[in-house]
Amino acid sequence: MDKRWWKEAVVYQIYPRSFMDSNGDGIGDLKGITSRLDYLKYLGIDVIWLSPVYQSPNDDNGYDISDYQAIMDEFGSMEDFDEMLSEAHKRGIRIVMDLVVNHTSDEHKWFVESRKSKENPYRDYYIWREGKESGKAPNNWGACFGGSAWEYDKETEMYYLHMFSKKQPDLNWDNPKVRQEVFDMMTWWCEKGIDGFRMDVISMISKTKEMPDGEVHDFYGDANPYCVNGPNVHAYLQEMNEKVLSKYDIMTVGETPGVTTELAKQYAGENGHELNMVFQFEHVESDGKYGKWTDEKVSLIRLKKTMSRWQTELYGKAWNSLFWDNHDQPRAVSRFGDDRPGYREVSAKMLATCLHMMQGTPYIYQGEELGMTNYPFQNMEEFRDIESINAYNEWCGSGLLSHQIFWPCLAGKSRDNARTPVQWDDSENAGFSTGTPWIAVNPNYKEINAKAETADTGSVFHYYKKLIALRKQNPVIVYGKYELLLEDSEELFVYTRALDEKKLLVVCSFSDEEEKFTIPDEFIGASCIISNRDNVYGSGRIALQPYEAFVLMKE
Ligand code: TEU
Ligand code: CA
Repeated sequence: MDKRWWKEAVVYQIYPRSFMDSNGDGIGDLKGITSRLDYLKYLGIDVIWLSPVYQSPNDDNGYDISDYQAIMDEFGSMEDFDEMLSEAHKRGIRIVMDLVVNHTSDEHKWFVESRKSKENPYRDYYIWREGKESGKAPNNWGACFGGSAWEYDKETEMYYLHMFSKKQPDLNWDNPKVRQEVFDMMTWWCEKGIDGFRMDVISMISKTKEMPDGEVHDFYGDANPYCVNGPNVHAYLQEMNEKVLSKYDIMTVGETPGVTTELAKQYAGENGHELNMVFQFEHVESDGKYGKWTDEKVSLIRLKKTMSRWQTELYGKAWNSLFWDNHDQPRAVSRFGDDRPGYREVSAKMLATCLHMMQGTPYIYQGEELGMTNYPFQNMEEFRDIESINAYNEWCGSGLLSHQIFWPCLAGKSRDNARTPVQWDDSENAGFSTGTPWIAVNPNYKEINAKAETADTGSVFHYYKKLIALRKQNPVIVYGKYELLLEDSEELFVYTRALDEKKLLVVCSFSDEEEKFTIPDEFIGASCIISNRDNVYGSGRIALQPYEAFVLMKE
C-alpha cells in the first residue's frame, strides 16, 4: 500500500456560517476562521475541509453557487480568503475547498443566460426538456429537497432538471464546454495554492440519456437509477484528473451517495486515476423510516457489518474516509452515542475511539471534538434548513403523517442539528457572535464549550487531541489490516489492526450498562494506549462500564 500524506492526515470540517463570527452580524466568516486557527493547530488536525465560501444567494447555505471565483459577501473578501490560506499554511494546515459542480445557483450567469432562449450559447449548459403534455413535467422524478425534480420555465416553455432545490439547476456534464469551464475554475483555485477538493455529489454528474419515470416511493419517482453513478461519471473524473488533479499535490474526496464498495474501487482505486477517496453513506443511511426520517437508533450489529465491510473490501485496493457526522447529519453523540448527562462525554470519546482507530482518513465535524449535541427543537420556526422545512410541509402538509409522528423523526435527523454555532465559551451566544446568530445556539453551551474543554485535560477535546497524536506516532493505526471480532455482539464493537509485528485491540462498548469482556490471550501484557475510563486491562474477564472504550497495543 503506497504511503501518502492524505492517508496519514486528520481532516476537520468547517461549516463557515456556524464556525466563528468576527463582525457581529450573526454569521460566521473567514476572518472568524483565521482567528481560530491556533485552536485547530492545538487540536492537531492537518487539513481543513471548508464547506462552500463562494458567492451564493444561500438557498442551500452556499451549496447554490452564483460565482465560483468570488467570496460570499457575508463571509468576507478574496483578501480575507488569501489571508486565511496563508495563515493556515504557516501553521502547517492545508485547506480543501468544497467543489459544488453537479449544479449551480439559478443566479449563476450561465443559468441566467441559459434560460433566456433556446438559441442562447449557454442553453446546453443545463438539462432542458419539453413537458410531457401541457402542465406535466417530463417525468415523475422527485428532487432531494422535495417536490418534482423539474421546474417549468415560462420564458422558453420548457423544464429544467434540479436534483436539489429549484434554485440549484443541474449542469449538463455531457457538454464539453461545461467540463472545460469547471476544469479551468479548478485550475484557478489550485494555482492560488489550495490543497484539494471535496466534491459535492460527484457521483451524480452523469445522467442517462433516456429519462424514464422512476419507481414511485413516497411521493415521486426515484431518479437515482438514472442520475447516480451514471454512464459517464468515471470518464469525466478521469478527464478531470488528467487535466487538473494530476498536476498538483492535492487531496480529493468525492461525496458519492449511492456508492458501493465495488464502485469505490473505481472512484478511489489505489492505482486509479480519479479520486483519492470517497464518502460513502451506508453506515449513516441505513436507518430511515419515512425516506431519511426516523426516530429509531441503528442496530449495532448492522453498523458493524457495514463499517467492517468497507474496512475489509477496500483494504489495499482503495482508501476509506471515516466519519460519524457532517453538516448534513445529526450530531454523532446524540445519534450513535448517548447525550444524557453522565453519558455524553464518555460515549463521545467511545465513538471517537471506534472511528479513529480504523483504516482511512478521519474527518472531524466542527464541534464533534467538544461532544456537541443535537439541538432541542420545539417548533418549526427554529429550523433554517430548506430540506427540513420542505420535508415537514411534504409529509405533514400532505396529511400523510401527523405532526406527532413526524416531529421526533425530523427533530432528531434535521441537518440543522449540526449547524448550530460552535460553542466557544460560556459567554453570550457561546462566544460565537456579539450579534444575533442566524440560527439559535444550543442552550447547553454553558457546560459544553471549547474554553472549558481546552482547560480540562479529561475533556472530550483532549481525548480527540490524543487520538490524533496517536495516529501520527503509530503507522499501524493508518496502515494496519482490520479484523472484526465478536461480530454477533449487540453491545460491543471490537476489532484488531495489524501491521508487521504490531497489533492493536480496539474495544468499544455501545451499551449504557455494564458489559463483560474477555481480554484475548495474545493481548495479555499489552500496553493500553488510550482509554475513556479508569480501568486496568490485565487479563481474563473484565467488567466494562457504560460506553467504555480502550485500545491495547502489542509490540
Ligand atoms: O449533499 C448531498 C447529499 O447526498 C444529500 O442528499 C444529503 O444526503 C442530504 O443533505 C441529507 O439529507 C450535498 C451537500 O453536502 C449538502 O449540504 C447539499 O445540500 C447538497 O449536496 C446539494 O448541494
Ligand atoms: Ca460575520
